[in-house]
Amino acid sequence: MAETVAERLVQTLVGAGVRRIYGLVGDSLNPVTDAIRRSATVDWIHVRHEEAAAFAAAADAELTGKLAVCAGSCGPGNLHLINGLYDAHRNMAPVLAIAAHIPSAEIGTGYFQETHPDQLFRECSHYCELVAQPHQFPRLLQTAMQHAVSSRGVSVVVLPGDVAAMDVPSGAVVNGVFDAVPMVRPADGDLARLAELLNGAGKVTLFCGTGCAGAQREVLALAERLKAPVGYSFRGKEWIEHDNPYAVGMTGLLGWGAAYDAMHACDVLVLLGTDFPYETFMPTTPRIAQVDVRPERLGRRSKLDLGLCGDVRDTITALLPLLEPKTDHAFLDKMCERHERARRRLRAYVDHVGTRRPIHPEYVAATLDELASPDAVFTVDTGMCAVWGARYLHAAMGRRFLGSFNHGSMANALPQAIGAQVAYPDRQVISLSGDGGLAMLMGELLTLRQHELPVKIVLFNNSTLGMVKLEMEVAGLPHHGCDLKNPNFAALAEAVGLEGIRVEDPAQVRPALQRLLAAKGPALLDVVTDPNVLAMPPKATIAQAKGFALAMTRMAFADELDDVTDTVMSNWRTFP
Ligand SMILES: Cc1ncc(C[n+]2csc(CCOP(=O)(O)OP(=O)(O)O)c2C)c(N)n1
Repeated sequence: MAETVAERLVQTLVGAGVRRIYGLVGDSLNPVTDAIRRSATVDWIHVRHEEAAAFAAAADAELTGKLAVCAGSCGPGNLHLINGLYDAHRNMAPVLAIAAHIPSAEIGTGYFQETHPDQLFRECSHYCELVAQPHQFPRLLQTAMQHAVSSRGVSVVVLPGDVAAMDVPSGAVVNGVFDAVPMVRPADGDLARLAELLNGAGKVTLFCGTGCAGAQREVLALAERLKAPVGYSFRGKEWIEHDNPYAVGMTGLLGWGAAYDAMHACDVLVLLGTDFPYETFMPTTPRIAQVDVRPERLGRRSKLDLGLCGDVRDTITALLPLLEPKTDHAFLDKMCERHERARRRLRAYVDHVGTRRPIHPEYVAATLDELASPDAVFTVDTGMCAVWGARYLHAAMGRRFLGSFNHGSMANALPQAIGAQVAYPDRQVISLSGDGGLAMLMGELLTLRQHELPVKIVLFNNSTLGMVKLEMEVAGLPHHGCDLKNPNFAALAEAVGLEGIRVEDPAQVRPALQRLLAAKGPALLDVVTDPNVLAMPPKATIAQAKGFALAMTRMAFADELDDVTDTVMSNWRTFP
């Protein structure tokens, strides 16, 4: 029997292991949604804004490691996917987006809702093509899926509604998706050069990124052989931090611990599977070697003495036999001690502010860390939530952390939590949301109820766009345009059918979190937090401190003395 393009799409996706599509319906998508309805194998996870569909699909793909799919109708429908697709692509999440399109005969006529998705999504995809006629479709879909899973990132299939309803020519094969991962390691000569560099070095530090996924055992063996402290990025944290006696924390704006010092005080720094973006936190004096499976990334973030193409696990496995074990662990011990001191300071700070009103967000995050299950999935909003997540949530084997770590978009946490909970219905999924971030895609609270997803939201309600407020202050600018007039978010959550809890008293934080985590269905904890809390990076520069002082002075002259006093009172302990 003849099969339509839409039916072939669904059948091929089922063959590739896809069991759900995130999206929002529309006329041009009708053949596809109808084929999904009739398939009974694929769930349609309908969201309230297509951006959330892309974020959710990306979270699903990141957690499962498998292809995930989202869809939007023609024109504005698929245009709304774009921010989530940028995020997915930069996080290397294998996502296929179906961008339904206007009738094929109308393309180029300025038709109702006409956009050019085949051009729009180019920058945020490995592959983005228009299906002009049904003969093309099977191989085009195959190519799109292969790009998404093998290059890891986004593929977009632009599908006019009329073409989706046409028959696929008989005899076209369905191949499925081939996601075999190759072994990739540097050539022998390059490995020998790395071994020579490391064997000749006194103090070595490792810095690990998301490329260390699944390579913790090898990284620890390398650290042991070299007596090297191990720092990591936020995307490396979930793979590297737990059960790691060499761990010295993170660097960068979110950072804490001794990673910054370890990276600056070593003779050789080895960057493993990391594309850590902040040049200002990278040292210039040690010799630097970098290993990345994507060689086009070598050397783009720091000066580099040796750049090697390889998968982290495969490379270390091949490298270890070439390394002479080091015996001097003075540098490692010193950095670990420094890290332990920083950890104790962080804890003492939390204990100190834990009773203060307004509630300090660090206390909330640290208490959540204690109460959350060992295999929880945390999503953190861009903004201060990312800082609290980086510093106060501990990695444990099985815990996962999702954020908009490369694209840096607000409002990522809730839709990512949706994708996480759909993929793992029985796992604890916790969204650390900012009040700005939550409000931006607030309609997705309805999605939680619609699909009965028991996501737990911890809302850091500081009535301000806090991260930007801080950025203004360290730049010497009085903050402007950051204040938010917020509702009672717990009441709002109740109104849309979630369990809502609100807490303003620090003594109630622990019981409120316990109640939140014990809730059967979706629930939101609205924590009214201190808007003046600052988060200092592990090395605040003189310029930042000066900028902050300048902003405070300007605010004082502008008669905003109360604000200045509150800020100083909230933070005097954190000033370097
Ligand atoms: C879509 C988008 N718009 C604007 C920004 C700039 N930005 C980064 S963080 C931030 C503030 C976030 O505020 P909120 O969600 O309330 O969290 P807080 O920092 O207060 O914890 C803003 C405006 C961004 N990153 N993404």
